[in-house]
Amino acid sequence: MRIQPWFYCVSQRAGGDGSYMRKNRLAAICLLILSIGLFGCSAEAGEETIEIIRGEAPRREEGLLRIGLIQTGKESDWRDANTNDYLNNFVEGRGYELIYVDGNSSPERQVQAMRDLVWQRVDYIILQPIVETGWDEAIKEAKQAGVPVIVADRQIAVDDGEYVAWIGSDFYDEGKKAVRWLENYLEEENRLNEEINIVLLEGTEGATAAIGRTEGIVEMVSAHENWKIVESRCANFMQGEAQSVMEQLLEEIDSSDIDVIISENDNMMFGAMKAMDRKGVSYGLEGDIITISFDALGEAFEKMIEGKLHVSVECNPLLAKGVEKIILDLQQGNPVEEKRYYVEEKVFDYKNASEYIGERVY
Ligand code: GYE
Repeated sequence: MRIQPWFYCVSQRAGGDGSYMRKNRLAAICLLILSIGLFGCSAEAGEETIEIIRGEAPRREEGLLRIGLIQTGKESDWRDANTNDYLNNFVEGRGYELIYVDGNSSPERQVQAMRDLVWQRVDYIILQPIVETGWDEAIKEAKQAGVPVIVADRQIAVDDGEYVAWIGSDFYDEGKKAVRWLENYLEEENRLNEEINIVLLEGTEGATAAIGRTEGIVEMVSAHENWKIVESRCANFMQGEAQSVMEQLLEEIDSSDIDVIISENDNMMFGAMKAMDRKGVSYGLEGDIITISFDALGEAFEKMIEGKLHVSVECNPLLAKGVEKIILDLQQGNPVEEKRYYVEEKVFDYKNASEYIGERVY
């Protein structure tokens, strides 16, 4: 794999780390990591201005398909599994030159990255968008330049004709699955008619995963007049942020007024658990609070077996093979049958976690 210097001069206004080299050693070896920024964005104190000095576009590796991957940034263990799946599949030995761009949790950087990958004349762009909006112009530029874009994981709010296809999860259905599990659990516990107070920890605002899960959850909860979402707080899918949010929440409301915590990913639930541990709040099978989350990480299985987590609705991060199939179809001139491809997912809980933990790959 060739690593090419690409000429960016990063000047820091204040603090911050101009290096976006991911911690992941594998990524550091295999990938060209670009620090992408907006040229001329109105930098506030604490932000960097990045002056883009474009050298010569990288020379093409003969015979390899040049794939640009625009990733969100590192916000969860799910994301690491998702990224590593691409790294392990789009390798030189399988005919690919992967150009990885870490969006560093900045939608603006992702948009700039798309423009830069088009300038690099990549063969395909795989876009893992942070949020759905802001893509109208850049996606048009890619299409006009003849660079097919495959969207994966979250979706983008543009006309279907602007990109080849999308592959990911049905987040709305995931949200409904979580509440359906709660209905069954409370029925088994003869608690269906109790007043149930729910705290919802939401993912990143504007991200399809958060939008869809919240819609599914709210719709199903509203069908129960004795159930109420008493607090809904955003923690951006991040464990540390969720711990702070939960600690703050426990300062504001009495934990005895919380019956259920629904967290829109496992990492935020882990953070909430740390906060509850620090406050001496009991949760899980032996505790006072029912714990429901999403992703079904290996660590979630461990917590379900320990009885700390009741259920995790699986969200499959292994999208590389599905994306590759779309690329190969295009390469071979085959039609891409669908505009949206949904991945298979299950629901795992404290009852079946020990049966499945051995099969988990992330
Ligand atoms: O659930 C979460 C990650 O977009 C499905 O983003 C993904 C979500 C996933 O931060 O852990």
